[in-house]
Amino acid sequence: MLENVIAVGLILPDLARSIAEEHLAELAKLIESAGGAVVEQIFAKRQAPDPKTFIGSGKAEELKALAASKNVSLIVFDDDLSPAQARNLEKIIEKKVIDRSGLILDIFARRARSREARTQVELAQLEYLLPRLTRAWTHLERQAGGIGTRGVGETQLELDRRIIRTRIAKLKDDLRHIEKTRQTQRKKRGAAYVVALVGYTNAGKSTLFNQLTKGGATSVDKLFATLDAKVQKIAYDVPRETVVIDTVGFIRKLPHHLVASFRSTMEEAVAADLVLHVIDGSHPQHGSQREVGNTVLHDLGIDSDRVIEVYNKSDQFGDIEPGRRGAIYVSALTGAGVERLVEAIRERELAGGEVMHLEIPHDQPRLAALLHEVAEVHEQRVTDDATIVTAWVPADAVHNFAQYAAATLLKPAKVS
Ligand SMILES: Nc1nc2c(ncn2[C@@H]2O[C@H](COP(=O)(O)OP(=O)(O)OP(=O)(O)O)[C@@H](O)[C@H]2O)c(=O)[nH]1
Ligand SMILES: [Mg+2]
Repeated sequence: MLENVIAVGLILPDLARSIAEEHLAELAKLIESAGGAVVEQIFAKRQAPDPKTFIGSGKAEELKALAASKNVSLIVFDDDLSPAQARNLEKIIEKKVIDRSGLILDIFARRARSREARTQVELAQLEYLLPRLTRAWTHLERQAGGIGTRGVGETQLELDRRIIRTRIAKLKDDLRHIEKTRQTQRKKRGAAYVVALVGYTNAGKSTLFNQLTKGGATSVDKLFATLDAKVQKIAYDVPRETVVIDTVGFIRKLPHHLVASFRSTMEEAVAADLVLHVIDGSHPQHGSQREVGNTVLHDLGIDSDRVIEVYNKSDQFGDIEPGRRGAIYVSALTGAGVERLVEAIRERELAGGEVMHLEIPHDQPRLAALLHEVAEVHEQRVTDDATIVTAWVPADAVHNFAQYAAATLLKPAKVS
């Protein structure tokens, strides 16, 4: 059975009601993605957050009555609560209280499958838990009761902290090993051209990944469907050997522990030749979602000239959206615009080199060796006096072979 949940948002003077509503709608979607059913969305209007209870004790009492009447077992706050605020609220409402970060961590923990993702999530969870451990302490105190319990509680707390710190150190160590393995895999992938799909959660990255690779990545209407970077060859004819990478989505106010621990997954995007920033053009908040994406890309050190913005779900917004310079409009669902996107990838690849049609005489073994070292050979045929090759040659090596070029592929092939 689904857990009944109340979602709570705070409206401060500088926040428009409509934006607060969008934020709470996103929170509701997160709650559903975690397996909860939102029975009520509540706003608290205040000049400033209350230091003790965040929404004020009067509002908290209201929540208590509402939770009791609607058979609610969990209250989720859209903003981050201090450990003390969460504790105070639980005392008043007598239901479990978590904040947005706690909820996102929970979703990540449910979704994590690979060893890397599980390690990353556990690390983030423990880092989140550490300052909140006092809750365990009050729990112990209550259990033991009577004289001397404080001492026992403290000792227990110290012990818990030490165990957690040791575990954190171990997980960090594991992640370093996993990262090394990943680097080796990346090297094995060799010189292939890498296109990474990044963007806000639910933007349609996995759906577009499936279009580009004719593959089977999971795409569902849930937030954070994808946690592991997935790699597959592109299914289109492009100048270079090309792989596409699907990555974990971003969200507004992603808990910083998660950002830190998922950094190694995002390194896949950092190492990419081309980053496709996928934006759900049909979403009312697509402007601010785009900003969230840009901030993450900037933090990862990804320069904008390596990025193409892809406005997805064009089947939902038609041509209303004014064209942004260099942006491409697609529908990953229907496939509309995907050819244009592939054309853009093609152009980027050709900007870094040329597809050459070469005839390398057999008395030039060094040149043939060089070709295999720096170029990507598509086709090769040996005749009595030469090797006839079609290859993508990086721009800085083209001059070595120019003399033997029969034709570039973009011109009509020379008839001999
Ligand atoms: N109408 C429409 N829906 C789309 C389009 N592309 C994706 N969707 C839907 O949007 C939802 C999210 O798609 P995903 O591909 O899972 O999104 P994602 O970016 O991989 O999401 P995360 O992995 O959660 O970060 C799914 O329900 C898709 O069917 C599109 O072009 N048009
Ligand atoms: Mg996905």
